[in-house]
Amino acid sequence: MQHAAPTFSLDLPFPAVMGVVNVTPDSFSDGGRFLAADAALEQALTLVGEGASIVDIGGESTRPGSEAVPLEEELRRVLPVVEALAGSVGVPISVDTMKAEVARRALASGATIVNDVSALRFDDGMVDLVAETGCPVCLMHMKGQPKTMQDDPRYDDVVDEVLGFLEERIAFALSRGVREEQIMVDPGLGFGKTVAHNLALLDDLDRFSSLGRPVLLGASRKRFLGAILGAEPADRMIGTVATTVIGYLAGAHIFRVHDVKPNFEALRVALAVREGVTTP
Ligand code: HH2
Repeated sequence: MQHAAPTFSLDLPFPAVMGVVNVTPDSFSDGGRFLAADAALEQALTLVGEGASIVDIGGESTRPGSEAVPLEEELRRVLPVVEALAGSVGVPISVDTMKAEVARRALASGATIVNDVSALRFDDGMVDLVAETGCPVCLMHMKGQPKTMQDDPRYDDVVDEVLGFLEERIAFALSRGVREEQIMVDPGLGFGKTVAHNLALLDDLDRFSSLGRPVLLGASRKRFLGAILGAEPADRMIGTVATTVIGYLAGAHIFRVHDVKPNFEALRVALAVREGVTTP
């Protein structure tokens, strides 16, 4: 079976869809925050109804060129949403943050997964938090920082380099007491990569199975799809679905997407073809 999954500390059906829940960034008043949390809950419930097995919440944009968000502001964005979702959304909540304090407070409020796009490099406290709590963690490759990462990124061999980085990050996490079963890995599409780099990673994605950990793919609506299609983010859904099917066939396990329904349906068809799973 192609998706004979590595042992993972989270009970998930593979392939799994991770739905992205937007956290409104410009709601500073309490009223605004509650409204934002309400809207996020509604969005999360919709995504779960469409097939998401995880919801991912982030309060700091990591888009190319984005500025870092101060701790207090990130907490103000993320915590009310985690609190609103915990207990009512019915699937694990992942917190997309590089800051240990945000992760710690989110875990205390009901999140169960840490999605750290810095792969435990940004905040010294993150690895200890993950080791102590035993929570699942996503280690993602990024070259440089979000603000400057798209300024002429270069690699000798992008696939070798990203694989080597993830190997080193897994070794680091293990050396600090994180258990292997907690770890998933992510090549970090769009994080310090040209269009050609992203395409090379997708084309060779099957090599990431050698890491022995579940592979998460975050291609949703990203710029390289815009470059291929000449389309704005909202019109990159079908392109995203293509990456999901390619990723599935290459052995990826978790797909972080904004448009859950089409990606989930595509995975169901791919599952039917590859593994004979045809339950409606
Ligand atoms: N991409 C973005 C944010 N978090 N986490 C993981 N593990 N992998 C990713 O590829 C990833 C991520 C950036 O996505 P973007 O669409 O630019 O922004 P948004 O946070 O709205 O999804």
